[in-house]
Amino acid sequence: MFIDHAKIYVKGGDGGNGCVAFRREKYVPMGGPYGGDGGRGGNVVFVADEGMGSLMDFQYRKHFKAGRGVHGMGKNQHGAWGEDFRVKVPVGTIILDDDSGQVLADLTVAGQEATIASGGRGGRGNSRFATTVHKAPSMAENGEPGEEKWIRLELRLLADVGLVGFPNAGKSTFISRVSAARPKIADYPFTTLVPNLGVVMTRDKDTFVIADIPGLIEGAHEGTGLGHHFLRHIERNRILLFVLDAAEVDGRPVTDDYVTLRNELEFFNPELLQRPYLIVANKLDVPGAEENLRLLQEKYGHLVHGISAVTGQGVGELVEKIYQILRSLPVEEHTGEARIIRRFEDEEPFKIEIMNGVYLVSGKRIENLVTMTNFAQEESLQRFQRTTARMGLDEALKQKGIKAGDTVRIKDMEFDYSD
Ligand SMILES: Nc1nc2c(ncn2[C@@H]2O[C@H](COP(=O)(O)OP(=O)(O)OP(=O)(O)O)[C@@H](O)[C@H]2O)c(=O)[nH]1
Ligand SMILES: [Mg+2]
Repeated sequence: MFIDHAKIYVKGGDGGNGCVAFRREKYVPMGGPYGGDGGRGGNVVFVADEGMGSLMDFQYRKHFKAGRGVHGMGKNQHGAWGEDFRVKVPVGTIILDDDSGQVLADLTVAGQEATIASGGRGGRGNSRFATTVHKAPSMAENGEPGEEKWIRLELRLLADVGLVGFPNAGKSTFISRVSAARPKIADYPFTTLVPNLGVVMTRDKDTFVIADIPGLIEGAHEGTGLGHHFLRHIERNRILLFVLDAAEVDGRPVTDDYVTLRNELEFFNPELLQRPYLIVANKLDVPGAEENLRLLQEKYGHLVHGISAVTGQGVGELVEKIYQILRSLPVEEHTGEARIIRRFEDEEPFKIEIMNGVYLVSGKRIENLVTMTNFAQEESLQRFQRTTARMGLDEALKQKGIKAGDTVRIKDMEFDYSD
C-alpha cells in the first residue's frame, strides 16, 4: 500500500529531576550541598531512509516518545541522559507542525536528520543553588518537560520527470516501456491509483527518474475523479510531460485535453506552469492519430513530440530529448543538511484569563516553571515566587483586578493570592 501522508504525535523525553542531598563526612558536621542534576530527556529525531518507500508504517503506530532523563543522585551524581528516538521516514518527507501548518523540516537526501521534539533539560540539583550567602540550599529543580506536538508527515516523491495526463492516455504504458517499473495497465480510467517511480537509463548510461501519477480529469481541483492531491508529487519534478491520447480513444478532442490539464495544474499550484515541459502525443499507431499530432504541432510547435508507447515509435528520441533538457537545467544543490525551518519562541511569557472568578495563567514558559518547581520544598516555592514576580506576573494580576484570597491557577496548581 502506498501512503503519502500521516498525522502522528511526538514527545521528547522529560528531563530528570535534580536531587537534594548533603555531604556527610567524618569531622564535617554540616556538609555542603551534594545533589546532582537530572539528565536531559532524549530527542525525537527523524531520519531520511532510502529503504523506505511510503509512510505506511505510520498508519499503525502514531505515538513516538523519547526516553526520559534519569534523576540526579547524591554525591553530585548526574542522571543519565534519556535515549533519543530515531524515526525513519522515506526520502522526500516534509514534516509540518499540525497546529500552525509551519514546515519544520524537509528531508530530501538519504541520511538527513532533523530533531522534531527536543527533550527537556534536567533539573539542577541543590549543589547548583549554593551561593556564598546561602551555602546549604535545600531545593532542587524538577526536570523540564519534553517538547510535544502533533505533526503531519507528507511524502513528495523525488522524480526528475512527472507524467501528467487524463486517465487512459498511456502514462503507465510509457513508464513501463522506458523503465523497469511495471504498473498495472488497462483500458479503463483510473487504473493507476498510486504514484509509481521508474528509473530510465539513457544512451550514455546516465539515469533519471520518472513519476507516473494517477490520471487527472476536468474538475480534479474540486475533487472530481481521484481529485488533485496527487499533484503534490510532481511539485518537485524538474520537467513535466503532458501525455495526451492523440487517438482520442475516449472521444475527447486532444487539444481540449491539453488545455484542461494546464488549467487543473494552475488551480493546484500556478508555479507548476513555469516548469519546463513537453507535450507528448501518444497512440500514433492508431489510424487518425497522426492528424492530431500535426494539429498539436501547428499550435505548440517543437514542444510536441509524437510516440506510440505500445510499438515504441518515437520513444527513444523522446527519452534523449528529456535527457537533454534535464542536463541543461541547473542542478539543485543538496548539501546533505536538512532544511530545518527555525521556530519562533512565543514572545509573551504568559497569558491571563478570568473564568468563574479564577485567574487562569497559561503560557509555555510559566507552565514549564510550574512543572520544574518542587513545591514541597519551601526554598523552591520562594524561588518560584521571585521568578514569577520578575516575569511580571504580580503586576499583570493586579492590573486584572485581583484581590487577596482570589485563586490563581497555572497548569494543575492552584494558589491563593496574597499581597
Ligand atoms: N494503441 C495504443 N494503445 C495504447 C498506447 N498506450 C497506451 N495504450 C492503451 O491505453 C490504455 C490505457 O493505458 P494506461 O497506460 O493504463 O493509461 P494511463 O494513462 O496510465 O491511465 P490511468 O492509470 O487510468 O490514468 C491501455 O489499454 C493501453 O494498452 C499506444 O501507444 N497505442
Ligand atoms: Mg496508469
